[in-house]
Amino acid sequence: MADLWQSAMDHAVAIARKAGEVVREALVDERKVMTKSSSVDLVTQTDQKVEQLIIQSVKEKFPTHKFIGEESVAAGESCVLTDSPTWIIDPIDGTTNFVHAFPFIAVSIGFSVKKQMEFGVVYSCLEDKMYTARKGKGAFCNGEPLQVSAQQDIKQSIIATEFGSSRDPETVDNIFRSLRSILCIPVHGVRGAGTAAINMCLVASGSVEAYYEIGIHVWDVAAGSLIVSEAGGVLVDVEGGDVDLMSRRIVAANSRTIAQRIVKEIASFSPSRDDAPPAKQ
Ligand code: LIP
Repeated sequence: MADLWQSAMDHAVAIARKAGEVVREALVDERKVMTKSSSVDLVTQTDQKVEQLIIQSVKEKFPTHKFIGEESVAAGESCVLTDSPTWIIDPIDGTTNFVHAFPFIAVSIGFSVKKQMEFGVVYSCLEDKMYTARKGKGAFCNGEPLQVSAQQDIKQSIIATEFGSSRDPETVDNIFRSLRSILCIPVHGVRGAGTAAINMCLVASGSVEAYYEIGIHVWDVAAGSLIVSEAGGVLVDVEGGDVDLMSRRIVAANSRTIAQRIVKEIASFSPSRDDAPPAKQ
């Protein structure tokens, strides 16, 4: 089985690179923007085209595998993780960046078997950085090994986060409460690339000590979660327990010490889970 997953990972790297080319080409065209859950939750035809490109190409090689894809779920497909080999795809992580040509955009492909991530591929397509990780085999960027930062003092740290796509005032208040507490620790700085996948790769690379967010989706973080843990980092829930990729809450950090310190400052809340059954009409 091990070799089969290696060939799946090789395929993921090749298709992520191809998808990245499509994204780069689309950046020079006018982008037709549509909205999903809110007026700031954006999608373009390129998101949909790239997701179909990835799914079709994987289906040809691995016809029995299952998929959880951001745009397929938006179109009504279920978002339930089973024990089956499952590809978890975000065709464009950083769609708002893509719409505005803000230069951090990723193709994110995670692969799970028995609900455990087997490999993760994040292609930061404008930087041409291919981040990869395979369970038990380390994390890499363009083939170079990745290692999280050794910093254990939160006051000497940079923390990444995002504002997400909810503009519900209560949610925004919670986001600002967390941000205020973390800034006032004080930390050296707070940053956000506009894509969860790249933020997690920045943790894995040692460029930031941690990333946290409430409101992300499983496709934003599936691949990145393995890249962080294989680079020596840890993943916890925003209340400090085990991370649950369907819960839409995550803290990814270089160490348990930094993760738990951030947890202490987060104003936690619980968005509706990715695998929640659809609300009855
Ligand atoms: C986005 C994330 C971003 C987060 C948004 C959204 P999309 O993904 O990567 O960091 O703040 O809530 O989930 O929609 O660009 O794939």
